[in-house]
Amino acid sequence: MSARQIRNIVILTGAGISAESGLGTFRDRGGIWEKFDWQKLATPEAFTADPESVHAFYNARRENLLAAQPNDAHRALAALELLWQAEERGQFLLVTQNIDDLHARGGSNEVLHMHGELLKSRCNHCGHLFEHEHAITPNTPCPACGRSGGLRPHVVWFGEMPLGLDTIYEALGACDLFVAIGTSGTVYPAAGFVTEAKAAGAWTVELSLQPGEVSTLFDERHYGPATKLVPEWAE
Ligand code: BV8
Repeated sequence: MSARQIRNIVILTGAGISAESGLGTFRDRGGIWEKFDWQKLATPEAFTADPESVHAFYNARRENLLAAQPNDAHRALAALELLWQAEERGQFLLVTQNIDDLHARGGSNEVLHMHGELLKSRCNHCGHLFEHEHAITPNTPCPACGRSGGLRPHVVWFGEMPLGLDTIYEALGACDLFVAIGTSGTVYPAAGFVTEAKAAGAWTVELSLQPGEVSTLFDERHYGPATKLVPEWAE
């Protein structure tokens, strides 16, 4: 990382940082949205129309996640966070669009999951939010209120409000460095974060396998696999 006087960092990750851990990306060749129709599986309307199929889609991805391991890119970000906190250099916010838990398993202490978490579900009847590894179906009773038919993945679908936006925009407004890792810059509001960071005067960096849709907005761009790029950049 360049020696510029950097105090406050915001990092945004996307599916590309977990690609080398074996979890699919969405818009690459053979990606998840090539195989599955997000309009039938990742919207509230889809869940209302066919909860069985939506639960099955997330149950399968949860199975894959349980077999996956964090990679060197996750670990490099965890080490950077530790350094930033130990030396009290400034703020460090890791925001991920991913719903996997590989940042946490890779050692990151604080991860803001703006699109929710695959290993959590919540009850539409009583609001109970809980962690689980097992599959959920429309008949699975809520562990708190006991009623069935109300459980949904704790995931932000298209058309739903992302989580933690106040925290994110506050950090973007005060950051000196914004780094987007392994994201295609397709989905908003995440794809607009680089613009917010630039407005705050931050240096902006894109680390990905190939240019994303908002690449031209970044001050610095490096392309290659995250497990190579991120450790090199973070040191
Ligand atoms: C919102 C969770 C209002 C689910 C996801 C019409 C109706 C309603 C909304 C909209 C609309 N039109 C537009 C919108 C907005 C919409 C949107 O942006 N749509 C897009 C398609 C145009 N956004 C929303 O609906 C959001 N909510 O707008 O609410 C609002 C807005 C602002 C303020 C208040 C309210 C909610 C979006 C969240 C949807 N949920 N995920 C699930 O996972 O099943 S989004 C989905 O795409 C993914 O989950 C992921 O989180 C997200 C972004 O994808 P990426 O992570 O970038 O992955 P992708 O495959 O695209 O790219 C991978 C990249 O990695 C590539 O660049 C590749 O080169 C690189 N790569 C690959 N391998 C490697 C690598 N890099 C490094 N190393 C490697 N080895």
